[in-house]
Amino acid sequence: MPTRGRVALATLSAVIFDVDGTLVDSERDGHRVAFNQAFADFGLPDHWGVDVYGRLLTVTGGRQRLRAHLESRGYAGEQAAGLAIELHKAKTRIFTRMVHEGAIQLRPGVRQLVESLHDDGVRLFVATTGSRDWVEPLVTHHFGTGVFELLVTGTEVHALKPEPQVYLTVMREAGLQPAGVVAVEDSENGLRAAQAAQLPCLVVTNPYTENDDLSAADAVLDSFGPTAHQISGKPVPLVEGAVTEASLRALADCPERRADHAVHPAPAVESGVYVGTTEGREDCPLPHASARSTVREIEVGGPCPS
Ligand code: XBP
Ligand code: MG
Repeated sequence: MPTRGRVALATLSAVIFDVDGTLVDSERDGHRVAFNQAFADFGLPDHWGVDVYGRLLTVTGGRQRLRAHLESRGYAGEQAAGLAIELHKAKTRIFTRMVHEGAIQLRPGVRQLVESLHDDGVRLFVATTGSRDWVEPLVTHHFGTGVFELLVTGTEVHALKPEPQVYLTVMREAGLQPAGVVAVEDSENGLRAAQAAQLPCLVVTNPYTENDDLSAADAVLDSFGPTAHQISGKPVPLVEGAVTEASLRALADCPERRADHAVHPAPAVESGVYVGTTEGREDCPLPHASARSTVREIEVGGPCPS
């Protein structure tokens, strides 16, 4: 039974952000352009239009996306795999150059949210399918090196989203339990990855993901602000139309979610990257201590996000 009134402590100690489509609207005018440039540089006739690329996004990982496309064009498995590797290297160089040139901008409202979370001592992380070669310069370009504590990218994991490995790796490396942590994503694949890691998830859609099945999300919004609208999920407070720390805190852990985790502990991942535990979840534990962690009290009055 949910407990009503000011009776429980909820924390927001950490936020884990996806990158593509979430921190930056990078797919249509970023990665797609770089893939097409790579095709042209290799003398290939392939060109991904805006709608075609949207359909290809169901395959996560640029190299995997290329391989699936090449196989659909009749390339044999080995040949498709080899060409995908070379094309992806070229595409990564092109996209990294775009990052350094400042061509990949933050989504509106992201800078304010990230900087205020950082100022308030919330630990910040990145969990992305994208490659480290461009993710690191992108994050550094926009935020310097002192805002995000750890970036885990598609380069470090073998099971890409919707598998949870990238999230579980962040949590293992940072010493996080799901309590007090919120994931921020833009897509169904990202949502599934976060939830498989037992994390509550805010989804902020973009034109490529607005028709995804996001019914399992804790909350869905159409932007970070300043004119964000909630589409579904647990109502989250907005300040002057923008997502703030309070919005994320409203999705942070609650007693029902922890009870659910106790029954369904976080899954073990192949190769022993992370083994879930229910230890300490019964009594609203604080996440791993950190010099910059903060604890805030919130109202716990309604049902928790399912
Ligand atoms: C992003 C991806 C990536 C990018 C391209 O998914 O799937 O593959 O499209 O980057 P998410 P790379 O936002 O769910 O992490 O070419 O470096 O893979
Ligand atoms: Mg994404």
